[in-house]
Amino acid sequence: MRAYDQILTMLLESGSQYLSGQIISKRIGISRAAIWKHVQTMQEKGWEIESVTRLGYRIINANRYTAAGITACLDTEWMGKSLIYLDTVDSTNNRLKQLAADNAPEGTVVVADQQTSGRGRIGRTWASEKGCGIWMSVLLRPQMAPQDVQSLTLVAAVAVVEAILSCSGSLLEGRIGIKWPNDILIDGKKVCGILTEMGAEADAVSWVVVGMGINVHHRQEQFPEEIRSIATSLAIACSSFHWNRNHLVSAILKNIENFIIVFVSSGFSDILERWRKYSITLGCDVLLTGPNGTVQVRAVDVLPDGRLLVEKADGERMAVLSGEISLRPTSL
Ligand code: BT5
Repeated sequence: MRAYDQILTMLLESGSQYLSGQIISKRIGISRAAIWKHVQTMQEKGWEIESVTRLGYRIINANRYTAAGITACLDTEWMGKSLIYLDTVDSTNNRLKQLAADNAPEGTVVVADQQTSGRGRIGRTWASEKGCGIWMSVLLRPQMAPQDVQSLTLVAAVAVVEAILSCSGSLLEGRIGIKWPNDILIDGKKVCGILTEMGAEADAVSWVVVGMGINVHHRQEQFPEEIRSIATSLAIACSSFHWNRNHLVSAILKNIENFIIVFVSSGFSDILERWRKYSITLGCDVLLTGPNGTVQVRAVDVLPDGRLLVEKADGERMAVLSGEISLRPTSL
């Protein structure tokens, strides 16, 4: 790590405590004059750093959403070790797909503070307001068949739900849930969407980009009119809680890394079990909309490849790969 990054990490880790120039100098092996130069560069880059004689340095705005802020909280082996933070980008999925094609390693992450062309599935738009959310994509290179890749959407959904729950304590327990295949809802409104894309050759997956959009700081009026009644944010759902995007991103990355390790060593059953626990649609009568129209079905289970097992009114069962479900008010 460069001296600049080492100092910044030390300052972020020391939180509200002052860190003396002497300690930094000893740890990194550079002069106090050199430290001061790096501190000035940090200030030019937007870090508010207090410098007090005999006490040392302290970052005032440590919660600022940046690569360094995320890295300071990150406790992973490989996930997010290569992390690209952008103030603005068309779509983090687009950028990471380019990097994947250029042989970026598994675990590479792209995070942006704003997306100008955030994407949902099948050409839909994902509203990605500046300063409000987590717009992030993660690169995986799993050894799995292309038809099983949707299971990684389930992995990401559980990783996001558990990160949100771990950051918010009991505030959201029982209010947050997963709607197959890629939505996370709080109090029935969408707080997160997941877009999984892949590149494959013959029968082998070469890369998978899992994009996650999470509404964090939005007030209701900050959503575009057309989604205002169906969208929510963590801040709207828990107004008393101070949400920190650096913590959330690092918690999500940690969870994804753990799940991939579990997945490789012992398969998908543990993650599926967790997914079932958070599902808000299993066992319910739903309307399923796919390329061939809308049918009434009961959502029975989710399969290890990510497909939804449904039962029609005549008892026939089928596994569905893609589509949209909405809860029906009456039973079949
Ligand atoms: C999704 O698609 O829900 C996947 C969204 C993935 C977004 C992430 S952000 C990082 C990465 N980079 C990208 O470019 N994309 C990924 P879908 O199931 O098709 O839902 C899209 C629909 O959700 C839209 O048609 C709207 O109705 C609604 N929507 C759009 N923006 C929203 C928002 N911010 N919050 C809640 N709902 C939204």
